[in-house]
Formats: sequence, structure tokens, C-alpha cells
Amino acid sequence: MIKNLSALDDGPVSVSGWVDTVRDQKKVQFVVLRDESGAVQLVNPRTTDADGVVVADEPATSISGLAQGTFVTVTGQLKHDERVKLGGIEIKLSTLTVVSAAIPETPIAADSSLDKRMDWRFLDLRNPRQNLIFRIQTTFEHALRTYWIEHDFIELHTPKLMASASESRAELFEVGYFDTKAYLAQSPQFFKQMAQSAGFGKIFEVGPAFRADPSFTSRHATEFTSVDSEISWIDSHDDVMTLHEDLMVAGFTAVQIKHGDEVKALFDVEVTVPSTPFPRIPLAEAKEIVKSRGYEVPRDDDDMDPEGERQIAAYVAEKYGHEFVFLTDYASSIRPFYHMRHDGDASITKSYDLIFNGTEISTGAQREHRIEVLEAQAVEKGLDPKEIEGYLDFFRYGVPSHGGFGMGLARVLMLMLHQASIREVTYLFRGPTRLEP
Ligand code: AMO
Repeated sequence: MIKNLSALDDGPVSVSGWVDTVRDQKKVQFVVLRDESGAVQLVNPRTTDADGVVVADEPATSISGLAQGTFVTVTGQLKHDERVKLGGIEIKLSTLTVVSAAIPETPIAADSSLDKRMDWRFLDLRNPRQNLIFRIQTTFEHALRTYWIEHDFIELHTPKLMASASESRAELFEVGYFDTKAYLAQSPQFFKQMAQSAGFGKIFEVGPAFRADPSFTSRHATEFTSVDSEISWIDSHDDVMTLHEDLMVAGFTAVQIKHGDEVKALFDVEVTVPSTPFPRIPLAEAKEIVKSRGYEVPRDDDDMDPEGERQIAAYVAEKYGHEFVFLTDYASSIRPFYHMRHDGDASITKSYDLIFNGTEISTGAQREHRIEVLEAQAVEKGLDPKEIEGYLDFFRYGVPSHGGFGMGLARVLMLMLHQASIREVTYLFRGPTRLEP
């Protein structure tokens, strides 16, 4: 790999990569060679005759015609020279072999629109910044998984084809299923709760979720990776928040240790491991706080709108120096039927949203496990209990108190790396007008 070259002593080397640029000068040729780890400069002094005229020679002739993106293998002499801007090393070429030629007209450039870059995602992903994003994703997921396994969680793979909705009916993809129809899972919600009734106690799943959401915001996709966890024997949603923050600390610690320097170099972003506990602010109080800062969440809005989320994040950053905040106790009117409501005040739920750098990344809650209450809440939300009969059965045979959360993986990465859209951090984005590549 190119990034490993600088650790080698001067001497013969062999390396492969994509041709990035060719500078064809009279007496010397410079080629910048890239791979996913970095770039290196190749030099090829040209052979000239007594009058300074270039004599046709190899590899000079073939170098002149190399198109950007051509994949080559070269051999040569590595030399450390601090005057070389690109990493302080260069390779004096001995041989150059074209492994796979590229068409000369590259369809995208550094300033291409995001949409155009997504059309040509495999070329876009060659950029070391993009490559790093998916290394970070791997490290983050691995750290979460390690935490779960060390704490005795069971990993589940729940079905993505379902007979009913798993969240609201509004964002449901319907698919033909033999002589009937099925729905794509909007979340593993029902099945992770089923696991609690099955005695699995502590579970997690990292898998696809589908939402027929027609919006074109920077944080919505029609298919996204959902990070889910669910635990039994809890006292309240506070226990879920504690698990959630421990997981974030595990993930951010691993990313900081493994990629902190690269993130600083390529994104100019500091990866900070959050301190625990994260600030926890009831939603009603958060609304008062943002109001005192001059922003009033629209009156008829039981939720916190995106501007409100940004405002409360700014307050938390100033007051606690924290990038995360749990907003708790959302109104029952805007939460799903399965969220438990507070004893003594049924208008608010034992739920939370986790806000990171001003945007929601997660929703969690204690679940209602008392069947009569659960059924009544479902009816109140306009659901027909017969349609969710199978789900309701989980609560008819003895089920522990439990709760959990769902978190959008791409949102975490987008906000961690200060990217403008989840499209940048999703390997292949799916949206209302994008089904390819
Ligand atoms: P919710 O619907 O809030 O809760 O989703 C949880 C998290 O998933 C992410 N997310 C999305 N990411 C990209 N595109 C979308 N269209 C999209 N929709 C949601 C967000 C969000 O915070 N079952 C509950 C969770 C639970 O209570 O366990 C649920 O799905 O980051």
C-alpha cells in the first residue's frame, strides 16, 4: 500500500495504484500514483539526445498517454527527499506495467455535484476521504459489537419481510408476495420485543430498515442501516440511556484511537470521546431553554423541530461542553403506542431522542409491557388489535419490563465527520429518486 512506503528505506520497491496526474515535461515526467491509502510521486527522467530532443523510449512514451484512473504496477528506486511535497518521498521509475487501462474521459471531477458523484459512486469512493469513512464505520460497528458480546448480548437477524407495519402505516413499502402482499420492515421493533418475551434478555441487531419516506432532506433515506438494542428487567428509560451512552463511548473511543489522526488530516475534525453521563433534559424544559435563547418551537408542535434541536445542542455545548444530549419524556401524542407512559402523567412517555451535534440520531424508550394498557394505547392510536394480534400475544404469557433504542448508523457518521448529508456516508444511498447503482 502506498501509505506504507514512507516507512521503507531508500532502495528498490514495487507498488500498484491508479494514475492520478501526469506532468509531461521536456526532461522529466512526473506521475502521481494513488491507491485508497494515499498518493506518491513517480519520476521518470527522459532520455534526450545531444540536442536535448527526447528520444523515444519506454516507459516514457506510454506514460505520456496514460489516462487518469488507469491501474498500473511500477518498479523503481524509492528515495526520501524532504523537498518532495507529497509525503517527502518519490520513486524513480524502472518499469511501468498497465494492468487495466481507463477510458480517458473521467465522468466525475472533484467539483462534481453530489448527485453526479453518486451516479459514479465506484469512482467517487476511490478518494481516500471516502475510503476512510467506511473504515471508520467498520471500526465503530466492531466496537459496538465487542461491547455487546462482552456484556453477554445475543445478536439477532430479524426478518425484513413482514405481514404488517412495524412503525406507522404512513411510511410503509408494500411488496407483492406470491398471491398476497408483504411489507418491508421499518424497524426490528416487534421482533426485538419478542426476544424479551422469549427470555433472550439482552439483544442487538445491525441491519437494514426501510421507510417509504418521500422527503429529500439530508438525513433521510428510504433504506438505512439501523443499530438496535433491547434489554430486559429495566426500571425506566434511564437504564436504556445508560446502555446507549456506554455504547457511544465504546464506538467513539475505538474510532479516536484508530482513526483520530487521519480524521483530523482529511476532514479537519477532532473525534472526541464523550464523557458520561450525557446531559438528560426533559423535552418541556428543553423548549423553555431554547425559548429563553430567542427561538420558540412552533406552538402546535409537540416535537422538537430541527432548528430547536440545533438550539438545544448549542446550549448543551456551551453549558456542558458536550456534543450529545438526551431529550426525554416526549408527548404521548407523537410517540408510538408501544412507548410506556409516565405513572401519574399519561401525556408524556418514558422515551428519549439522542441528539448529536444538533441532529437526532436515535429514539429509545421503555416499552409498555402490560397487555391491557398496551392494547388500549394501540386502539387510541387508531390501530386494529386484530392486525397486530401476533405482537400482542408476546405480552400475554409473562414478559419482563424492557426497553431499547434504534439508531441510524449513517446519521452518526455524518455528524461525527461534519458531513452535510447521509448520502456522503452511505455506501449506496437509496432515496425517492435513487435506486441505482
Ligand atoms: P425511529 O423511527 O425514530 O425509531 O428511528 C430510529 C432512528 O433511525 C434513524 N432513521 C432514519 N435514518 C435515515 N433515514 C430515515 N428515513 C430514517 N428514519 C429513522 C434515525 C432515528 O433516530 N423502533 C424505533 C426505535 C426504538 O424505539 O427502539 C424507531 O424506529 O437516526
